[in-house]
Amino acid sequence: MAGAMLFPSRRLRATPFTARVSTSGVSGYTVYNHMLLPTVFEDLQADYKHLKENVQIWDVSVERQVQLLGKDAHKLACLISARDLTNAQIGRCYYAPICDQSGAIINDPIALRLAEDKYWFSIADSDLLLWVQGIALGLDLNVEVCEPDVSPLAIQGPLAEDLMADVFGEEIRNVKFFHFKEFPFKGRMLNIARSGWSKQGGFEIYLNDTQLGTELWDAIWEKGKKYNIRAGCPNLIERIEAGLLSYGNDMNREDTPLEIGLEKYISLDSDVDFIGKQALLKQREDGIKKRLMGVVIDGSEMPPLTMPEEVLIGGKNIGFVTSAVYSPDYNGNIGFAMIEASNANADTEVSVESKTGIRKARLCEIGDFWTQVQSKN
Ligand code: THG
Repeated sequence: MAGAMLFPSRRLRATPFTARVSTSGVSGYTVYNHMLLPTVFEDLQADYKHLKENVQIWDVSVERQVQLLGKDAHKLACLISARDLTNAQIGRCYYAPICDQSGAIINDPIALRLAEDKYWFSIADSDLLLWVQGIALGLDLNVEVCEPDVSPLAIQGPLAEDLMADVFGEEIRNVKFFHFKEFPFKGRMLNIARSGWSKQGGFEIYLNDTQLGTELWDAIWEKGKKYNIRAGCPNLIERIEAGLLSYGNDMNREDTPLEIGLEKYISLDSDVDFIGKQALLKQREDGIKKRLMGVVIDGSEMPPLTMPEEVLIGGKNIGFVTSAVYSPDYNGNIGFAMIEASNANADTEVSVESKTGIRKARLCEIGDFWTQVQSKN
């Protein structure tokens, strides 16, 4: 693939912000929900350093919304979500893994409750719309399920709040983490949440009119100049440090929430009966056979890895690396690895088979990188 380009077509959807992204120094894209997602601007490390000190504007339109609207919207939301949404509040966001009947994770969206009868599931990279429409149809529910014209634009970084206050007013500062509120822009009301796929703080603006994409981008860019704003994107280094898992990379349909450490976001002990609950209860009872761990790999700058790299103990395969990168602030190579349960313990010494040969490595808990990075600074 090296050096080859992505051939454009209607199947590879542009976003309301593509016109601006393409002239803002983007140097790499991936495809996510059949849409373009920037992955690199200057280079991974420069983007990372800038994100941690300033503010960036991210086109995350690929986080498409699956909208549930109607009398049975709440019922359907509770049925598909492994997190208990029975008491979901209007104006709140919930990280809500979605499983199939076998407990396998099919998406890990953020659920937003917009009204008594209206939800958005802000999805990761899989066709959740088809699953939800199929369930609504099969159960003859009174609900309309669609993908509305809604495209999130994230403003991330330590200066995000000041910039957002300049654009949308001081009131934005009162929006709490994982809450959202409507703010006016050019005569429309936009939902803005304090959320985003980084630990640097920030907001996500749910633009609800493709036609306004360029105007919204430009309004933020103009006020952002004094904060040294740059175009950016979810950053591989920062998100691994933060322990944020990527659907399709660190988990997919071969895994359950119990195996990837998402048990705190699912509700096995509540009364709600969601799809996959019985299978997950059984797995909890029987015990998991593999578990996603953090991994710290020896060596200085790691060359780009070709995932999945094998993880070995004494020459025997015990799992594979799902994502890994060199972190400048951690001053080491960090990543995630799916490891057979019997060996999935923090501080276990392992080796990783990389393109540059076998390297020593050590397992740790996923949440630990962040504490370790913080304590180094
Ligand atoms: N924003 C929006 N939609 C999304 C993502 C996003 N859809 C796909 C993907 N990202 C979903 N995955 C996650 C994973 C973690 C978080 C957000 C989206 C996250 N987690 C918090 C944390 O780990 O600190 C806490 C979550 C909680 O307390 O409920 O932010 O980024 N719109």
